[in-house]
Amino acid sequence: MEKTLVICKPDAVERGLVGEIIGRFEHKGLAILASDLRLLDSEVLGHHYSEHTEKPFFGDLVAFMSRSPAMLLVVGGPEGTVGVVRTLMGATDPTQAAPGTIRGDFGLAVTENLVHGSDAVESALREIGMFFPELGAGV
Ligand code: DAT
Ligand code: MG
Repeated sequence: MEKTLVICKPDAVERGLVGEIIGRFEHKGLAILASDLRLLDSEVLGHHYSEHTEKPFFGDLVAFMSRSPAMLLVVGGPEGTVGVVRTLMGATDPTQAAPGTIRGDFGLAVTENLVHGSDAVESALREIGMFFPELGAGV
């Protein structure tokens, strides 16, 4: 099974969209393998978003992601699941995201874009290991 890490970001939790977002993955046929509602701190977010630490938006991103709890999910399915989840999420900028995608249907702001999904199988393994270490290699 191919697995990926999804984060329903603080805006999604605050707006009551977690059920809607989980439903999209379930209706597609993907499995929810783990979940945890958790307040993320700037230290873990610095690791999670290490590729973005030098970007001008990094401070706003960490402030947003740590302002209230996020719902973390491990989502699994057949080979290609990492890409399927990215397709269901839509483009990073919700104003550019296609209708029918999570960001296209519910977002208007690039920082508050509702969901995170791992961008490759290797990043998914790294992110799942970081956020759900108790699941071990067998996740
Ligand atoms: P994605 O979340 O689609 O993988 P990313 O990894 O390029 O996108 O960026 C991580 C997050 O950072 C993204 O979900 C929202 C924020 N972000 C990206 N580009 C931004 C920008 N130009 N201005 C403000 N926030 C941005
Ligand atoms: Mg990314």
